[in-house]
Amino acid sequence: MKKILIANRGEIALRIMRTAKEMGIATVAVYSEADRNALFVRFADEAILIGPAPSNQSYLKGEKIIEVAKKTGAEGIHPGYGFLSENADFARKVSDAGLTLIGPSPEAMEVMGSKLAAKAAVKDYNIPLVPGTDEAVTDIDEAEKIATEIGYPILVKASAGGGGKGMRIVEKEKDFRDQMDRAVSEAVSAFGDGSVFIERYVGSPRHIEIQILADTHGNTVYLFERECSIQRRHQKVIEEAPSAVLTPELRKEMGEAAVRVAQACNYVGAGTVEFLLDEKHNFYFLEMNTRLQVEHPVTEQITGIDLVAEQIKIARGEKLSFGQEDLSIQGHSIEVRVYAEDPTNDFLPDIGRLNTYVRPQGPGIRVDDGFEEGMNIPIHYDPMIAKLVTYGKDREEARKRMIRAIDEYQIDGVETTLSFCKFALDHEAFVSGNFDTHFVKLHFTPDVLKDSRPDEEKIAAWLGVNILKSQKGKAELVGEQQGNGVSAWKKNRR
Ligand code: MV4
Repeated sequence: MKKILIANRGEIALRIMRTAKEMGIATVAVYSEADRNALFVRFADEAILIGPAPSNQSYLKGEKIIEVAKKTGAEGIHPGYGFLSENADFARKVSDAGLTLIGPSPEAMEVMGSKLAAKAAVKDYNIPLVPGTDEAVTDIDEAEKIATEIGYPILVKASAGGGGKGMRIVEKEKDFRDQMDRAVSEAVSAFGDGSVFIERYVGSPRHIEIQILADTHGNTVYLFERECSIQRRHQKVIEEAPSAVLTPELRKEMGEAAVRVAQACNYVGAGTVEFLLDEKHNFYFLEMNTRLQVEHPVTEQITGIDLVAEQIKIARGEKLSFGQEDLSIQGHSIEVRVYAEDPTNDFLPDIGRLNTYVRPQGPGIRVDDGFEEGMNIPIHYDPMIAKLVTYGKDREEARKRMIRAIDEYQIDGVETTLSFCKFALDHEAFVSGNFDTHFVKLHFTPDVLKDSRPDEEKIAAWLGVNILKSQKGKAELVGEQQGNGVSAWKKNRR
């Protein structure tokens, strides 16, 4: 593979191209009209405009993208995450065109795209599942009996759902029929597939996922876990590796289970196996994500392995150059997702121009982003500005480094979730590692951020007075240097 096309945009397109460059592989970017001036377009060796801003007229145009790959002589296509990355039809069209998708087979995508098919696939592989039905509910009387056996509350899930869509909690037996009816009609309208199943509701779970790599020669390894419990409405906010609660024994057990899940669907490439971990540290397989994930950097930091490079080598048919015994965890890594959203206003996306954009630097910091100062955040796509990743010899070093990095990050022009991330990292529950998927709901209200503002203003006033005192006469010059009436304080405020 001498040239690859990246069927994605922004920070992930850049991330993939950086590795390709290191491997001596030329890169082709495809971009929409909204991304004409984007960094990833300039970073690529070639860049082809594929359509207007809306994704369905650009980044989701599979056939157009394949056409560009053929025209430019790209042999492989990396789909990144989101967009076409888990689209089995696209994967099939890529291989029908004589190109290589840097990702798993369409069959594996299909099996894991359906929760019920995924459960069926792992049936004979000794994988722990949450107690429930393993087939779509067709007989409501039968289902009600099973629900009573499992015990309430139970959860109704749409087979075609994902990311929390198509789930309903049923608290009591008397609500069962009504909630089932609603769940089915919701699933029909949202996914065009009314298949639902039921599970025991695990009340306070952690979300732990295992990174796996599988080559085309039958070798599969796990690259340990990522703890992703700190999320808000199914949107992950903070991820870390390793988890603060896994013992070496549990880590091995979950890792080996994840490898069996991969084997159950003849998985090839990089993939992630999601588990729920309950309060007693029982784990249950939920689903498998058949793509590279946003939070992959924390795994790269603690294992020293470039997951994109491994994806490319696997796609070239190479054998994994390491076995399970060669892998170990070194240190600790935390990632926060920096979104252009206002945490004091229900996380409303805040589009606009990055008037100030200065990244944190220094030891143990990695910023994966796709923007520069002066650029606009387009409204058409995910509002993620950056992934801020820290690394430390242990959890506490990585955590303190993250707080330092957040303090150093200067973003002005749009509201961001940085203040919210800092709140979470400072919270006793995060510090102790004693949290679950309810962390945000349990601990966050907008006033925890507003509280710090009067102090900031006081400090600003104090600073202002003291700068004036110490610089008598130079004060006007300072004002001039800042220009356009924007004070240094305003400029630097985050
Ligand atoms: C569950 C659960 C509790 N019990 N299943 C949410 C997304 C989807 N991947 C599965 N999800 C859940 N399934 C049972 N039987 C709780 C969740 C859940 C969750 C899981 C992972 C991360 C965040 C979550 C937030 C709310 C609910």
